Amino acid sequence: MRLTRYFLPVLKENPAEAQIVSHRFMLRAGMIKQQAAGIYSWLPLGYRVLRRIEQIVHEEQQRAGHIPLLMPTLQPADLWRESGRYDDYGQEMLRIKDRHERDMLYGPTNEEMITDIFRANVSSYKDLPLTLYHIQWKFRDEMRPRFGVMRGREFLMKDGYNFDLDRDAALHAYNRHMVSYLRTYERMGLTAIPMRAASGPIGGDNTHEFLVLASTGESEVFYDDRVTALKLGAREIDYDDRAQVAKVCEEFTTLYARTDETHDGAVFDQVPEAHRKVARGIEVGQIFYFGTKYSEAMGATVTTPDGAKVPVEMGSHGIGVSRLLGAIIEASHDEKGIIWPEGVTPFPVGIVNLKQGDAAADAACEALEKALLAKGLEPLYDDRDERAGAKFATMDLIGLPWRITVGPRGLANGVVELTSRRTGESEEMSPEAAVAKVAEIYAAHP
Ligand code: P5A
Repeated sequence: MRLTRYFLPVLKENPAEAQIVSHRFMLRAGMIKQQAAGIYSWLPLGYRVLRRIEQIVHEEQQRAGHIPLLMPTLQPADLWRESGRYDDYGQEMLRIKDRHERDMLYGPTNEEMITDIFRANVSSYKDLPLTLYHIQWKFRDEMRPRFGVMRGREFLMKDGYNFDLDRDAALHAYNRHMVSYLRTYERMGLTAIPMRAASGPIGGDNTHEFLVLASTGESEVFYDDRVTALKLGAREIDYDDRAQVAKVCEEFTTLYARTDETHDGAVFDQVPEAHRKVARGIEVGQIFYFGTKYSEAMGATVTTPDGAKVPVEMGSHGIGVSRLLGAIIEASHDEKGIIWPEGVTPFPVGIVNLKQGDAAADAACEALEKALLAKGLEPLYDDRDERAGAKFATMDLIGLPWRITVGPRGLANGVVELTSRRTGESEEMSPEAAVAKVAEIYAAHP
């Protein structure tokens, strides 16, 4: 992509309305535009990152055997009257009437609708286990939308729902979600810690939130800091192997890690003092096991192998897809701008032409662009007629992890410069070597 043909409305000044760094950088880097309190347009750069995050979520959900579908944003109120949540949900629910005066709502979550899909189509244990998920916009009329995409009113969520014959199978689904979420966040360059939490309006007694530590987080968290060193890494997971999946969950949930809702001072005091930490965190996901809460209320039953009819066991599992952009920036930035982890970056590499209009420099940039594209890596080529300083400032702000700088002086010696946004370190090498190095880096981040 050539910058002169792109739409990247960067701001020089710090927007006054942004109180936290991720919101400030998302506005300055031209990623989002607020349209109403807590409602945003996703401009091209922000949209690219959003799509990238969605893609990782899809890949990891499908790796765990979960099946994508798409439900609407608008829902009939009657479904929610069946579960009893229409009245319970209160002012957070955006209620709408259609032209026939029918009560509708903009979905804040989809437990009722998925239960309706299930009961209309499944009646036998033979069709279980089943986990369906979608990535769809939600609306919650939050009292205090703030911090940009972090607490929006309209926001993008991945929400998945498992259907199982018995409690053990449903708990396996819960564990499978926990492990797939750990992998999902790691691919985005995040450490997200599963913490025992409270279930709120979703219900059930078994729930974990995933928290990214950040001073600007809205949740207070209490944890044993050895939990932050745990990594799933590249280990092979067989998502059908209940014992293996349960063991991974045990590894990640044994050390003390709780949100303020479930914090227990007496238990926390048993953590060695040097490891006891109180901090703040951003909730980037939550998983719930709630058994038959919805299936019983809505008549979603299955026949068992011995012919009995029982309400299906369920859980629901959510990832804050749009919130993740904010969380990643909170976790990865410096004073100049964003530093995207390779897994989610909008473009893998930027090309900076130090002397636009110089025949050799222009030709070298174009050749680099072609060679990178041939490797499936679309660069963002800053081909504006601007000072080098302005081009560097834009690249630093938008945070591409790698930059190739091309100028007549280097080219006279056959070299360009490859710079890491994270470390600031630069290395001179031939254009071919720079392409090969960038390709090698991204081969490790499929
Ligand atoms: C689980 C999936 C649920 O709604 N039902 C379906 C369950 N869980 S949740 O914890 O309430 O939401 C899941 C994740 O969505 C993100 N989130 C938000 N993101 C941005 N703005 C908001 N106002 C907002 N509210 C929730 C969080 O990451 C949360 O973990």
